[in-house]
Amino acid sequence: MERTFLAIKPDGVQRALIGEIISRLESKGFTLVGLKLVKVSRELAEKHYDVHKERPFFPGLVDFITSGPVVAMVWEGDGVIASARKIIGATNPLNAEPGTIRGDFGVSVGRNLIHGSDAPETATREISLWFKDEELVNWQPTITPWLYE
Ligand code: IDP
Repeated sequence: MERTFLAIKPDGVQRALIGEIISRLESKGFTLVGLKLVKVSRELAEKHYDVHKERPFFPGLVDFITSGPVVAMVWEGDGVIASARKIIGATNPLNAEPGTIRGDFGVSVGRNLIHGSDAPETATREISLWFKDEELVNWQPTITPWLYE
């Protein structure tokens, strides 16, 4: 089964959207295997967004991600990496389709509520950056036969 790293950013937490966001992924049929509320250090934020370190928005992005609690999660399921990205929607919420998280709740690229890994290699990297092995729970929900043939 594939796994992805998702994080509800400080704006999603402050706007009381934690339940709403988790609910969308749960209802889809994905399984939560890791969950914690994190006060993100600058070191972790800079590592997480390392690929953007030369971009003009990088300092503001690091300030923002470290500004308040973040809900760090690992989700599991067939095709979860690409599917979660669809559920999240386009990076700029103004371009995100209605029905996506960013499309329904966001208006600004710098306040787009949630992060999701964009490929298998980044998912592996981000999961190990944010979670220790023992923080991840291997379990199978009883509804699995109703989700997969
Ligand atoms: P993604 O989160 O949809 O994968 P990326 O291009 O990887 O998008 O950008 C990472 C994050 O950096 C975005 O989610 C957004 O918070 C922030 N970001 C990207 N582009 C801009 C920008 O032009 N201005 C401000 N923040 C940006």
